[in-house]
Order: sequence, then structure tokens, then C-alpha cells
Amino acid sequence: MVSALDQHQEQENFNWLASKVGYKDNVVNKAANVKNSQFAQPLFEFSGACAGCGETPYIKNITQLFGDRMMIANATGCSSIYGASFPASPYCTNAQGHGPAWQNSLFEDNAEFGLGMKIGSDRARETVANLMNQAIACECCSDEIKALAQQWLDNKEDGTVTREVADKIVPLLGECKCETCSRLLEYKHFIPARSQWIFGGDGWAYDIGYGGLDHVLASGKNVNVLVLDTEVYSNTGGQSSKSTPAGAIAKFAASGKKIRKKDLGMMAISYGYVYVAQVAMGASPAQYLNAIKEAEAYDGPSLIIAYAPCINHGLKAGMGLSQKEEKLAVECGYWHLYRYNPNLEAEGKNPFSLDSKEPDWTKFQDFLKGEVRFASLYKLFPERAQELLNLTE
Ligand SMILES: Cc1ncc(C[n+]2csc(CCOP(=O)(O)OP(=O)(O)O)c2C)c(N)n1
Repeated sequence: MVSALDQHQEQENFNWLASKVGYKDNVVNKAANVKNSQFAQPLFEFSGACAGCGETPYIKNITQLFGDRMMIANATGCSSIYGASFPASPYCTNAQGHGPAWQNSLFEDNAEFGLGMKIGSDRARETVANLMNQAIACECCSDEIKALAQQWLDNKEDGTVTREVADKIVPLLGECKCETCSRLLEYKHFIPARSQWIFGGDGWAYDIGYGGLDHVLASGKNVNVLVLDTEVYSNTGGQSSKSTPAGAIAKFAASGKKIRKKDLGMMAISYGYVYVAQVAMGASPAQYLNAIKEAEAYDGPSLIIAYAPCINHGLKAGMGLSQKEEKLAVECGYWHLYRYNPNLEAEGKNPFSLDSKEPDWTKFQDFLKGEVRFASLYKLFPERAQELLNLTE
């Protein structure tokens, strides 16, 4: 232990690093692969989540890809607590001042809240479209403004192009004296295409917010849902949810849950027009990145179910190895990686791809024994434990 004041000497080094070295969002194509994505600035930094949290790496990475134009509706749960513990928030802005717009809603209506954000920003962007058309017809607007307005109209939903147009057109709008340009300036935040996200845990998605989530997925609207699946209500101390698998000990399931985990992905796939993926970053970062990019690009609802180890699981290897636990979970068949992309069906291809290998089932019970939530069943109910854990398998 050293005095906190001693550590302040690092501030100078940190400032130098941040201002002189910095991140490299534009040196390589950050979306091309996992390695490249790690040169980009996370717009979610220094969260107060537990060390080794399985949830935060997903959020960090998504903000590296889309953070400068993201809007996030966050269900109550761990992600809303480490997402905005007063007086600080880990969501931040890049050097240009762009970053995610974030808000927490109630536990029971977060999907609807996110859909409302989407409908609201779409409406505002329709106004932008009208104003861009007016600028093209305007006598006062310069040829440069007109060309940018046309470029915007041709690429309205393209995040990169609309960001470039915004960067160029905003300073010109200030110089032009017409009514259209001053109105466009009021709407400048809506010039870049927005990436709408809805975050929450399994307690929200599988249970309490499920009615709304189902409604929003069925709406066909272009929103991206990320379910941080810890298989329990983590933030309130590990209560059983419909995502808890059979055999796991959780609050309200003290003798091990008797019934199987709900298959949320399969339910969403049944619509046929929802992009669905199940991912585990530690098992396959590449599959995870593909799923995130495809989900974001899909012009309709997307659901990504992300496996997230949690302190409530009691990892015997420790939370320092939570990414490895995800790998073990996939190798033994506890968790599967897949993507269901409706666009492929339109091309006459199979929309479903199972991305994880045939599991090595001989490792399944060992995996369970590596987590206290399953292993403690042997101590508490030795005669029933094996029966229940076989059921899980
Ligand atoms: C309607 C309602 N019921 C209960 C709560 C209390 N509550 C806050 S967070 C939480 C647990 C969230 O669990 P989950 O959605 O799985 O997210 P995690 O904490 O695991 O990330 C609960 C029960 C609440 N905020 N609102």
C-alpha cells in the first residue's frame, strides 16, 4: 500500500500519453478484425464493475466500433450501475467531442425505451432530410453545401459517410445566412446516422422486460439488443432468472434450479426477420466481432446474447480468468456460438450458422465442477446432485 497522493505523479505521464500518443482509430480499419479494433479509443473507460466482469468487455468493444454515434437505452442492472454511478460515468467522448448518448430506464420497459429513442431520432432525421432537400433548392446556399446535402441524402444511413458530411457541412452552415441552414444547425447532432442499442441483463431480457423485448423485436425496427447473460440477476445478489440453467444454485433456487434455461435466441429466431447471435468473446473473439458488425449492419431488429461470467458464479480459477471460462464453456458444450442472419435467407442460403465446434462432452461435468454455483450442489445434496447435473448436460 502506498499513499494515494504519491500516485498523482502519474497524472503528468497519463496526460502526455493521452495527448501525444493517444488511440489510433484511423490508422487501420478498426472494424476489419479484432486486433485492429483494439487500436481504437473505447468510449467506455474505467468502469467501476467488479474485476474480471464478463459484461464490460462487450460494451467497451462496441463503443470502440460505433461509440461516436451510439445511443444506448440501458435496463437497470449491473450495466446501469457501472454505466453511471454518480458522480462519474465511464461513457466518454473522443477528441472531437463525440460519444455515446446513454440513459437508464426502468427494468420493466427498457426495450420500449430504446425503441422510443429510435423512433424519436428517426423523426428528427426526417426533418434533416427535408432541410437537406431545401438546401439543394435554396438560392442562398453555396454549391459546396448543396453537394454535401446531396451526398448526405444518398448515404443517409451510412455511419461513416454521414459523419464525414457532418464534419464538413456544420462549419459551412454557420457561414450561410439562410433560414434552412440555421435550422439545419439546430439539428446538427442528427446529421450522422445513429446506431441504436439496447443493453440489459438476463433478468431484464428473459424475465421482467421480456414482454417489451418481444414487442420491440417483433416491430421490425432497426435496433440492436445486447443481452449480457450472467444467468442470474447479478446486481441484486444472484437471484435465479429464466436464463439460469438446471442444476445451478442461485437465490430462489437454493437446492439447484430444477428446470432448464429458456432458449431466448430460438424464440427470437422464430420470427424469421430478427438477426440473432449467441456469442462468447473469450471463446471466439472473431465470431463475436462478426456478430456485432452483422447485427449493427442489419436493417431490422438484432439480438445478441453474450455469455458473461460473474462473481456470482464462483469461478474456482478466479475472475482473472473469466475470458478463459467462456472458452471452456464453449469447448464443453455448455454454451454455443451461432448466428442467424435473415439476409442470407433472402440470398437463398441457410440463415443459420453454428460457429462453435462439436463440443467435447467429456469435459462438461468438469466445467460444472469448476464453478461454485454447480459444484456446491455435491456438498449440499450429494444424492441429488449428479442427477440434476446430468439433466443440465
Ligand atoms: C421492476 C423492478 N424490479 C426489481 C428491481 C430491482 N433490480 C434492480 S437491478 C436488478 C437485477 C438485474 O439483473 P439482470 O437484468 O440479470 O442484470 P445484471 O445485474 O445481471 O447485469 C433488480 C432485480 C427493479 N429495479 N425494478
